[in-house]
Amino acid sequence: MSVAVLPSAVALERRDDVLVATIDNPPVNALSNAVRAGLLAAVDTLEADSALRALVIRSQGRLFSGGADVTEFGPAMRLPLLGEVIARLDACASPVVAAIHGAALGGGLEVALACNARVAAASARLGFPEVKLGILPGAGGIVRLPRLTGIAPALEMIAEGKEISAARALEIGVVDALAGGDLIEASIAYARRLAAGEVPLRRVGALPFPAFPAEAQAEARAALGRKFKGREAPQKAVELFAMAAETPFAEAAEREYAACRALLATPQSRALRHVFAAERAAARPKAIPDGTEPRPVERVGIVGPGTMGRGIAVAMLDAGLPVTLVGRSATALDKARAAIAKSYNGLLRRGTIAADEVDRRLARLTTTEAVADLAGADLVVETISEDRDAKRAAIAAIDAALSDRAILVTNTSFLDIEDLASATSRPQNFAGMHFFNPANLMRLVENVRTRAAAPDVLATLMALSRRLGKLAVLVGPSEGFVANRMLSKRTREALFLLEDGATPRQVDRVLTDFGFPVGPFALADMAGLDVLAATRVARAASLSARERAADIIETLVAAGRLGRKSGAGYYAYGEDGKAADDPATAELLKRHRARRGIVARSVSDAEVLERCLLALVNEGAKLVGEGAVDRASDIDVAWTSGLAFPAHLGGPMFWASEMGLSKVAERLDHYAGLVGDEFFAPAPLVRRLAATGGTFQ
Ligand code: 3H9
Repeated sequence: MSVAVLPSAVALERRDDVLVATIDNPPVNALSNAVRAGLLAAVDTLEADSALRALVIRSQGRLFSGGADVTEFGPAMRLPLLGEVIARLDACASPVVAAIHGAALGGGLEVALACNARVAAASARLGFPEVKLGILPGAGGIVRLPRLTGIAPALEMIAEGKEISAARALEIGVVDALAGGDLIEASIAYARRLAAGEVPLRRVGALPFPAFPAEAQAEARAALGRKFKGREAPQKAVELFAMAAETPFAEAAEREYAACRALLATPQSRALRHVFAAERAAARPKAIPDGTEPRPVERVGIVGPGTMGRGIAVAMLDAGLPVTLVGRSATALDKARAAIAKSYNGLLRRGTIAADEVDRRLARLTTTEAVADLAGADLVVETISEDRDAKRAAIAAIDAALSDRAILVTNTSFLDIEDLASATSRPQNFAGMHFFNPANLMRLVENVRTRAAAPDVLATLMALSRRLGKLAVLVGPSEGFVANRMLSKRTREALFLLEDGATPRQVDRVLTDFGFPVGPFALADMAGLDVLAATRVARAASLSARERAADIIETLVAAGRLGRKSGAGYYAYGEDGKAADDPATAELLKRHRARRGIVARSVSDAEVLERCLLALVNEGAKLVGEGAVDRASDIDVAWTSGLAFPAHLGGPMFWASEMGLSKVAERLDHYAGLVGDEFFAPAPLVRRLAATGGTFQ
């Protein structure tokens, strides 16, 4: 293989006796082929010129480097490989210093570790996020980092993907100095001190690898197994640490690279890299033309101080926004303020926030009973209870108080958003922002476009979501949007499975074995069965006759079983809080079946899994077919970020594509025969892809 001639992505500049190499490869200074070649050229230049005593590697732009270029991952990597660059830096006779600003991630941190010293800006962050892509550092991260930090901190960074601050990096020995002022000047000065012998010149690879005894390995495996259920890469990290502890450096480095390549070829890595790309694709909705400027958002209003309103308020306050919270009574507002203060106090007790920061955030919160006080808001979120008439009235009142450029969004879950839009005088300024509970913690937000919503309004919602630290998917108007609409199909199947003879325990076990953290029935018990029963009443008109007849929740509620809060729901809860199987539930189910004339049969685990997942997939295919999402991968983003679908399985649509669409169609046909066409007839898109050999990707 030859080295292609590429425009230089690394600029070289002489600062007297120090060569400064500046990586310039926007947007994240990924270590592309051109950057790797440029870094080799920097080492060549240094070694060829005896007037040069040291090399400083720095970067242009927002960060030092986001790591290896993930778009280059494939069966044949282009030369020079990152390993070669790292080996040349490591072997360089003159000192090399990495000047880190922004972030040094993955391969970027590996480049820095191959240098003799690392100087970081105080605001910099360092990390090995490879594990989130289903791989591990492959260019020396594993063989070098533990030599600086010891086993435990290195495992946290590599096996868990934990990012650390510059201060922490200094504390555990990953960086040698923090730059108070100008990072480049500080790095050049540090390089000169190394060259002058004032600071000992170290090669990380020459330091001893810390001991990693068998018991510590077993503990690490067990802890990682609990934390990252079903994931291969964290376990592999422990194995590679153990290998590196016993293997000469050069050989260990080769084995690290081979392991990284092998992981790259696993289905888990394919799935996780799909999610990574899908999350970025979701940030570019088709309804927002390139270059659309979001409107400025400096002040927000929230109407409705209930659970959702409070969570949204905290999310906004956390992002530095002043919030006006509107409620119907001083008592409701006082309760909301107290709840918000309590949640901050919890963080204060855990030491995750400073007291003065809590004061600052709470000082940004104003509460009022007057909608007119929203006059100065740039964006208002309506989040009152899910009642059409009440919502329309609230929306009309807010609309009347707002300026012409202000944006009004509703947080409705199930109501017809076009109908709500018609309650405003400026439908171009109206859209949906569907947050999930708890709104300050859940990563997903569904931004909902309406027919009339202006593109810059939608761009504002996407920008605001990002500012709140959320992952947004722009979806079209349809009942339940993406997440709840699909989830309701899984709920339907879970209930039908109970009617057919499965137990709550079996359904929950099958789905947790698949990788969900909790099954649908344990989840229902947490949410409260009375709450779910009320939702069923509100949605009765859109439920099929069989779904209405599957009134198991209502039966449990009638028996006083409201879920965890009443000590019993699908399961019984004792002092230990554990969900125990309850013969009373089995008896209720037996009577329910008898009343419905259903004879219980034994349902296989495979059937449970397929019915629960294929119900999702088929509904997802309908959403794609209707144009309610731009692409199937948006659905995967919603499910992996909002509904706990295991990211290492890629999301429901990726999972179905891996299964093959002709098999998906065949299984859907099978269940259409068993459960009913109404529930499982393959969506037109599934049929089409099955016929053409296509996938959802
Ligand atoms: C690795 O290093 C392996 C080595 O150990 C061994 C090899 C042998 N490559 O996220 P953003 C793109 S594995 C290529 O919106 P932010 C991204 O797709 C790598 N492209 O920005 C997007 O493109 P577009 C380990 C990349 O400011 C644009 O940059 N590193 C890469 O919110 C902006 O991204 C990681 O896993 C990349 N590595 O966040 C880091 N990274 O505009 C992964 C980003 O076309 N990256 N792009 O959609 C991140 O975590 C974030 O992107 C980062 C910036 C924090 C860097």
